[in-house]
Amino acid sequence: MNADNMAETTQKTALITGITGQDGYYLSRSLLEKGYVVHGIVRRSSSMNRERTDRLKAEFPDWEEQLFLHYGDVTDAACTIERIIQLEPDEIYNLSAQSHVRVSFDKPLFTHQVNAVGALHVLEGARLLNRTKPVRVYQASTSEMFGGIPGTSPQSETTPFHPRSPYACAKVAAYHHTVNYRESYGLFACNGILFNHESPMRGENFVTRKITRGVAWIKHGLQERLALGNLDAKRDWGFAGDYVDAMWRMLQQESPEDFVIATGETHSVREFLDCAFERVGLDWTAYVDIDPRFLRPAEVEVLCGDASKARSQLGWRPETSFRGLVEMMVDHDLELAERHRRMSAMLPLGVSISTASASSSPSPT
Ligand code: NAP
Ligand code: F7E
Repeated sequence: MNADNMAETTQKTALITGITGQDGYYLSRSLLEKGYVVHGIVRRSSSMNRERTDRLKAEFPDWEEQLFLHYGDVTDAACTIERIIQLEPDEIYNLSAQSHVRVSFDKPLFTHQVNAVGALHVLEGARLLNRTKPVRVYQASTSEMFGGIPGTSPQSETTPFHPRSPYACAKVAAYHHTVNYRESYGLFACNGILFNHESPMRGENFVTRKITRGVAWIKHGLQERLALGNLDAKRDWGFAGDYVDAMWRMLQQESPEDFVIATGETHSVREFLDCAFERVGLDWTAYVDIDPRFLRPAEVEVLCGDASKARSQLGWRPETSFRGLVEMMVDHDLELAERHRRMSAMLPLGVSISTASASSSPSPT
């Protein structure tokens, strides 16, 4: 069934884990526009990590009627299950993750706890709630599960998995738990196998945002050089705003299934650099250094997705081109850099505003 024909008249409730992340922002925005009540799980931290949820509140002046944030952590089984039972959501989107592949090599056990065991906690909560009230679950699976093995491209729902990082191994476990809850308990649970998706809201230590931020900071004289790792890696990069619509469409189907979501185009990091620096009229070869610290113990060389199942069954297709995505991200970062430069100029001598970025990460990301 096509999701376009399935507009609901009653107000639905969604629970989003990972609401403070990139996808959490775009998904919440889309669900709020559809009239959903949105509950989000946020982690307590000593410094505020609410840039994206604050932005959401600014965009929806009446947010207090529709958006509710709750402290929680998916590694806390009792809290996660209790929240699900208490809130009785119609739909749960499990977006929570330690989502950085490079960092997962530094923190393999933690990554497994959040990405695999955390997902299982969400599924358990859903299974218990489902005894008394129907609930649908979206699990944020990933193209990293395929591992980019030569000869497997383009990857579809039937491509075998070959995870090449602790991140991907944990996501494969969560994928199988999701299928198992569907088959064992009849839970409406879907895996969205999403290929890389980016946006101006992307974390600054993923390569796309690291580049677009670098371009803007270099253009405004706030940074001199940009250090990167493997420029030959190829990814199927889409726009996060397009991809969250696919998540929602999956949960509006008559029966639960898994779907690959991708653009079907692949580009190297080098091509991303070409396009991003071109936007500001600079030649990246004059600014980029290759730093082996950014290489990974095992690399996923090429990913390219085949989303024909999503196209035919969900009526989903990406709206944003590769160039359109790169330019959107560069333009956003140029605005931020310009603002940063103006604010810095207003400060007294010797005082500076925080420039927290990928370059200030404790390990190379
Ligand atoms: P992201 O920006 O890194 O956001 C991850 C979210 O998970 C953040 O809100 C984070 O909270 C939260 N989180 C981390 N650990 C948690 C815990 N223990 N309990 C509760 N929440 C926790 O990631 P994203 O790009 O939006 O991706 C969303 C999901 O899709 C992730 O599961 C990711 O692995 C998966 N995915 C992403 C892509 C992609 O290209 N973006 C592709 C395929 C799959 P804090 O803000 O407190 O850190
Ligand atoms: O790396 C190369 C790097 O960290 C992309 C996550 O959302 O998408 C994301 O994972 C490529 C890799 O994303 C740097 O080696 C070169 O080949 O932006 P990334 P990712 O690892 O593909 C998947 C689908 C997810 O599920 C994940 O959650 O770029 N690369 N130089 C670099 N990468 C980084 N981070 N930093 C560099 O300096």
